[in-house]
Amino acid sequence: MILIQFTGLSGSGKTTLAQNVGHLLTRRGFSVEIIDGDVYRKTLCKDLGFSKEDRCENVKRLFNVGQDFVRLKTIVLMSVINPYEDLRNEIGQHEFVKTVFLNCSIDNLIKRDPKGLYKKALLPDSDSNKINNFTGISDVFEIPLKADLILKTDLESVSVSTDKLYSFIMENIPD
Ligand code: GGZ
Repeated sequence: MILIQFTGLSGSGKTTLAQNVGHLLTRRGFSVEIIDGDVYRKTLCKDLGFSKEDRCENVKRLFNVGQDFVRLKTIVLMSVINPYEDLRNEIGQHEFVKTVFLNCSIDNLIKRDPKGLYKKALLPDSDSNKINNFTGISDVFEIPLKADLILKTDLESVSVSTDKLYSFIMENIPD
């Protein structure tokens, strides 16, 4: 089966696209599992923070979960920021893995900011509500150099990105 490892900043559309494509694939009769970083950080990964070590551990644990689903002939949509090139490439070496980069400018994300997280990340250090180590603001996001698909989620509509991702998955499902 196939496992899509998303990579992209908070708010770039990972969860929305995973859900939309998940519905389309389910309707076509496929078994689909969405592994969302934000969700698993409340359960399996609740001991982890946002240091480099913890983010890598987070992605590795979720990939392990994903592999179990792939063995069960399920399409896996791994929806995480996944900010490090080395780890993405390591995971991407598996034949069943495709890397999808949701590329959205930081200016656009700051403008959209549906959860108010960028606003909190941009607060002065003295403010107790400030979020530290926020990806794209005060923590690194390494631009993927080997993505199999790039979706410019600030330039195209949700339905265009959804269609592109859906077609990409259908083309890459092994027989
Ligand atoms: C980045 C953060 C942070 C920091 C909390 N940096 O868009 P969201 O809100 O709902 O999803 C993000 C989620 C990031 O978890 P991941 O497991 O995807 O990250 S990683 O792959 O880097 O391990 C965001 C929220 O948690 N969040 N603090 N400091 N995102």
